Amino acid sequence: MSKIVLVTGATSGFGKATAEIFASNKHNVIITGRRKERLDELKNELEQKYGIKVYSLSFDVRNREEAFSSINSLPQEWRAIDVLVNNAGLAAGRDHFDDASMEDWENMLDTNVKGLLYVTKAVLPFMTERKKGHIINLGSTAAKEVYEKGNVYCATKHAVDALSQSMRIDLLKHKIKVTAIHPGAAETEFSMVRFKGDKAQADKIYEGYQPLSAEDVANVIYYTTSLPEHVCINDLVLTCLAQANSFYTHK
Ligand code: NDP
Ligand code: 8X3
Repeated sequence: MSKIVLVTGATSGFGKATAEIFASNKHNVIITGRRKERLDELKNELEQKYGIKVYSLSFDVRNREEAFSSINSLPQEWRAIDVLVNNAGLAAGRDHFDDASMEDWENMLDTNVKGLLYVTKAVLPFMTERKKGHIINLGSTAAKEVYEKGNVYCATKHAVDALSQSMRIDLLKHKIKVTAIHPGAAETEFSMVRFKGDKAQADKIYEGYQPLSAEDVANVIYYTTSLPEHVCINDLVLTCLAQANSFYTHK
């Protein structure tokens, strides 16, 4: 049966690939992000290629009012959201704690933690009233281990891990599944954002091994939604073959 899937951060990387895999499996998708032109382009592409419906909402997850008013502006027929993929997020900078920028810290906390909370809280009433839903939160291997110069990024992902566990307990009474997905290094726009457009620094992260792709992660996200009603993957770590954990990559 066709589902309605809301993906945050669908203008790039995992979010874009996730919107595509759901669309290719004949599900209707709500795509969100700040870059409206990319959303418009993706909407046209997915509708034409797969014959499904796409609804696009452009907003900044850091802005609580915008997040709520955007989600509450959804027409009635789009409110029966079956799957929410909380993917929008970023790392900003990679510096020792004493050198790191407070603006970067606030940006990561506001996006990765508060943004995820706003979107979830706005979507939840649509799920609780139907006693049905699946929330998928993008953590990271950085949610499991803290690495040098990872300080606040790792803290935001540890928060996503803790919140996923907590949502799972509190939302069970509404029959809502909560899955946390923790990818290791994946080549998307992530490192370009982290290193503020420094391509040489970004490329270096993926040198000497084959990292995950956005499609690899999207396939796993999709898989977790394809299981029988009574089965839930709670927590899943995935890395490329060359990576064992946050600290060890065999190059
Ligand atoms: P990308 O940079 O390719 O994509 C990030 C997406 O998040 C974009 O669509 C961007 O859209 C959106 N986004 C960022 N900030 C905001 C905001 N304030 N409001 C709304 N949307 C926002 O990165 P990835 O696809 O790699 O990352 C996706 C998630 O996966 C993140 O949470 C990241 O932390 C996590 N992750 C990434 C890994 C990696 O190695 N790539 C590994 C593990 C986890 P726009 O700019 O248009 O708003
Ligand atoms: C992204 C992977 O290793 O940069 O979450 O933290 S890492």
